[in-house]
Amino acid sequence: MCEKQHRIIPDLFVREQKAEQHPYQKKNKLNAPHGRWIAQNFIKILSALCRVKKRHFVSIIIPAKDEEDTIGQLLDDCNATIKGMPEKVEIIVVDNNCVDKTAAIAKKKGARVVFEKKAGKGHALVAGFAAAKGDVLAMMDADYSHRPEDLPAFIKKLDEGYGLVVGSRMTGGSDEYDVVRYIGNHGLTTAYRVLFWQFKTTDALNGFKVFTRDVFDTFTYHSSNFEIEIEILSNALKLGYTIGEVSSHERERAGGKMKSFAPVHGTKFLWKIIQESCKYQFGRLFRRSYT
Ligand SMILES: Nc1nc2c(ncn2[C@@H]2O[C@H](COP(=O)(O)OP(=O)(O)OP(=O)(O)O)[C@@H](O)[C@H]2O)c(=O)[nH]1
Ligand SMILES: [Mg+2]
Repeated sequence: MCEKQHRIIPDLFVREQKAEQHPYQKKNKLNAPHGRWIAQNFIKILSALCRVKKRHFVSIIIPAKDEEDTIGQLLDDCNATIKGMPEKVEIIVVDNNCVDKTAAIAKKKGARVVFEKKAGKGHALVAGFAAAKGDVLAMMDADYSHRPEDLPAFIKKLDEGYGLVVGSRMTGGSDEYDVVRYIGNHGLTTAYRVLFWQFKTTDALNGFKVFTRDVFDTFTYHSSNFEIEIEILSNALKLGYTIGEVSSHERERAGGKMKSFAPVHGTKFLWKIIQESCKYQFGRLFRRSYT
């Protein structure tokens, strides 16, 4: 036994001695403090890596139907906002058979232009979402009524754990409201709140929304026009997301012509709210997959 010990100990001793004489010894000695530093700061390094991973790629999708009067101004503001954002951002303008210079101006301002033949804001948005590369999708109108400066607040809210964030004109105010639009938006939002059981949402209809990519990728979209606003909200809820809101002021359109007509689009909104809320509530009841 003693002999065995004797054999092992010198063996180890010799190996240690050999290690000391190794030609890379100097290099190892230099690396050792680095290794210790990495071990000591492991948690900090890990959380820094997580933060880097969390940096979003945001795609801004702007549906535009003959908006040459306003698209340039909007894209200037978008570009100014993007400069101060830590996220990677791309801008996509969806041209829907425009007969003016919308596409040319958008390209000149650095946006990617996607052409969609099927008429309607819904079809335009779907084409834009499909072309987007980001993990976060942001949609805003081309008429300069939405403020790109609010975008960082939307992203911040999204990072708080919301799957979709809407800009609320209830808290932010709107310069576009006349009596019909005010009552219409209140009435339809109330219908949405009651039928979807979403009492925290104060503005369901605003076209300024930011959401995670899966809200688009998981579903097939059927809305051809403005009522897509409701389909997007409904699909986010079907994925189990909580809808968040940030206060956002709506300016009056800065030029061009209004594309919506309250009685027609209001009715389509109401029908969509009824349809989608039934699907959502029955799905919840019977725990079936919505996709
Ligand atoms: N690509 C595309 N965009 C559309 C279409 N209809 C509306 N839009 C865009 O959708 C956004 C909202 O349309 P608006 O006409 O501003 O509708 P609104 O906000 O209800 O009305 P106002 O702002 O008061 O004019 C704008 O950017 C339009 O250019 C369409 O058929 N195709
Ligand atoms: Mg508008």
